[in-house]
Amino acid sequence: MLEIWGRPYSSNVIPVLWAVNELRCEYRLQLAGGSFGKLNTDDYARINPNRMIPSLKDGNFYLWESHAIIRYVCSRYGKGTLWPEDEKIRAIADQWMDWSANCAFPPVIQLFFATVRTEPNLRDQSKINSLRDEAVIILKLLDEHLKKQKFVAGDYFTMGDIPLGCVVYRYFNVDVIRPKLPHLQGWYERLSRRPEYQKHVMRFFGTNPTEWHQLEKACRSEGIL
Ligand SMILES: N[C@@H](CCC(=O)N[C@@H](CS)C(=O)NCC(=O)O)C(=O)O
Repeated sequence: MLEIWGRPYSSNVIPVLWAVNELRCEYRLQLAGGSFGKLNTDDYARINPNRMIPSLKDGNFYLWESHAIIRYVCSRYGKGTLWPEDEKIRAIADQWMDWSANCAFPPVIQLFFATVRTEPNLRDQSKINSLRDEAVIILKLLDEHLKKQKFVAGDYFTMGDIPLGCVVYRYFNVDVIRPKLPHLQGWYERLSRRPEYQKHVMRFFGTNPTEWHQLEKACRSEGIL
């Protein structure tokens, strides 16, 4: 049984939860981070000296950094599925995971913070528009790539789709006007048909900080872990 430390509304924890559920791994989620605390304890520092979520325990092996965790669980539990056996296909999946962290995640998470995580009366519409434009410029590159194929590493769903699938859910569900990116939209719809994406990624995250905090706290009692 794996153990995962994190909270189910955290943008770096969601991809890990989606991956382990796609892989049908048994796991226990230890609520940590945000209002659940624990990150500043000595016990947690022994698990993750970087004091962030997510962290993973598999037997007596500990790992942190969400993409490292996704690569590890896919290589150990998903050979030939999420972890492509062909080195070149796997390298392409890997490439898009790095691109997600370095290029796509930053503008989209800032857009999320400028909208959902900011009280409506404090929102800066020109900042929101410019973050939206930044996100669109980046995501156009992915849209162009997806013109040629169904998933980021080819015709099949792989680990390469996981971080970006989470980024794109936020992009499509914050309250902004978006230009048409048809291939990105088509890929998002393909992901949306996956039950584990519906369950772990496509969660209503609220429209303001109060709703967001209430939803996060409620996950303890809702059994959505
Ligand atoms: N690069 C790290 C980033 C981890 C990170 O920023 N985690 C945030 C949550 S998304 C965190 O631990 N924040 C403190 C908290 O949640 O209390 C990863 O991908 O795992």
